[in-house]
Amino acid sequence: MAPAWAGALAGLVSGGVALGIAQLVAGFVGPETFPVVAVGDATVDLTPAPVKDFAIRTFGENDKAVLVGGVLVVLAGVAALIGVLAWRRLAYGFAGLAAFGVIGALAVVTRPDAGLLDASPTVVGVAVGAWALAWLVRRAGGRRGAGPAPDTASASAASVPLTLVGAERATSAVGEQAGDGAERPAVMRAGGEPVAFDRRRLLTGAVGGVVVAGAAGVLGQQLGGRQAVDAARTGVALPRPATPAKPLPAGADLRIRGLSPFVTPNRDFYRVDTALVVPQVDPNDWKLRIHGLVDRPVELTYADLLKMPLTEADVTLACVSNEVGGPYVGNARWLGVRMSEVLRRAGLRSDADMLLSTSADGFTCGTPVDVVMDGREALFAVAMNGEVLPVDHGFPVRQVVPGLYGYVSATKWVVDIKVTRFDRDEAYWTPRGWSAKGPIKTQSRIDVPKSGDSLKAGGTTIAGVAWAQHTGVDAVEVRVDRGQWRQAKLAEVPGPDTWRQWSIDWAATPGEHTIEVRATDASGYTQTDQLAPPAPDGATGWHSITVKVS
Ligand SMILES: Nc1nc2c(c(=O)[nH]1)N[C@H]1C(S)=C(S)[C@@H](COP(=O)(O)O)O[C@H]1N2
Ligand SMILES: [Mo]
Repeated sequence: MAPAWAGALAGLVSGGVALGIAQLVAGFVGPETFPVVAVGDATVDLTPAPVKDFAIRTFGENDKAVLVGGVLVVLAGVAALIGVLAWRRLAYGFAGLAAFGVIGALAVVTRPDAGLLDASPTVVGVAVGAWALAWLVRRAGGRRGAGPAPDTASASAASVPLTLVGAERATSAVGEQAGDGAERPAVMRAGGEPVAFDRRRLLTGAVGGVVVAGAAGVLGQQLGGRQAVDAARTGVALPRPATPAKPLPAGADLRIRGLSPFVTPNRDFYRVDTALVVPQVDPNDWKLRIHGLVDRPVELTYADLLKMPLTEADVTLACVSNEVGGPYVGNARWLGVRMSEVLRRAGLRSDADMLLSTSADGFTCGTPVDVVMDGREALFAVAMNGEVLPVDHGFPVRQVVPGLYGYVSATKWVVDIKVTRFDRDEAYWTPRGWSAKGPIKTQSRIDVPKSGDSLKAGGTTIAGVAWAQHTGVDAVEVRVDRGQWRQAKLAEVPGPDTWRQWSIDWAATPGEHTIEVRATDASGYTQTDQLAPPAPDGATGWHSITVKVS
């Protein structure tokens, strides 16, 4: 016979698989539907008050952890027992698992406003756990149920290397079937009979089970964390701005087909970051710490931030990685607290020239102090286009600084600001070959027609956007086939911090044509035709497209 630990191990691993799968399903259905949590909560509800008081007195803030730990220890014991039973006869094991599933499912569905679907993590977990148990027991040669043994079992048992079978034989107890290839198939055919215990196959199977359980559990936890943060995000009530944005001028959006709308909807807003998995930051745990070259270090909670006067501002973000004509630029209405107001609370020392901001996932930006303090609407933003900041765009709080590329200013999920100096600190992208400072370069883009389009000869509209944040766009010119530059019509803008739509009519003649655009900003600077790649501090050159007219 196999040693008792074999059954216990099979039970523990299958129990782990059941929990891992349950955790994974709970990641979709809701973290509160994970049966261990539900059983723990039910235990709390059913615990007599004196015991509860004792637990709180004894374990203090750790009482939740002790409770969940207790549930897990009990679960482990029962799982081991189920495994031992299953080794004798699978049906016993299944019965034990089913009993467990019923307790778990009951605990879940009796929670306030729970639905039947909430039992799915338990049900799926127990089902997969039962499958894993049967698989492990069969794989390692426990006693099978009635009926003929599946051929696969004998086939795989026969493929065990002879050396190991030999080793197993040396340690096997008297009466156990010797695992010798010639004898096995005969034994396998006898349903309900014990077969040779194969330790290696049990252990490799157990390792496989642990890997599956762990991966499913981690994935489920990630998904569940996302759900918890989504729920917290939905619960945020945005205060009214103390300083609302001026209403958009009626002529800000030319409403031309194919032209980027003046306001980029959140779902279409470009996303650039280094995060493989988007940080899930619970606003209730969020803190912003400001320290370094300050008179008084400051720590703010999300509630503290929302209590400060909020400013609304229309600001166009741009990524330094954007090629000329590229898509990594977008315009939104942001709501947030002026960074300068928070920094003034901390009291900046006069030798400070850099704000090194860090996100929840460790990314950093280095932002010039003078830019943030010069009166422009640099914000700790909490909302985007009237919606609580989307998680992908930095919920709960991100920075927005008009005039600077995102990589030196727009820290999402920001949690820490070290007030420092450029000659002492470096932000994330600087040692990776990008300039320490990143003012946005004046740029323009043709949105319609698209390069490569085929057009009909006659009157057409060429249109696009141009930007020169915090300076403002004063003129946009277009030329066809290197002819005369012509002035485009400019849309209105609320201020210098957004992009500006432009359009121009063109009498298209048959043939292939090249269209170029260039902008002039309010400082009088006209975009250079000199082509530069994005690295190290932003691309330059004129956006140029070719179209076919017939
Ligand atoms: N935490 C964090 N914040 C970040 C980044 C990042 O990688 N991590 N990328 C920056 C860059 S390069 C840009 S262009 C902007 C993009 O902001 P968006 O994704 O909301 O459009 O975020 C900035 N903030
Ligand atoms: Mo960027």
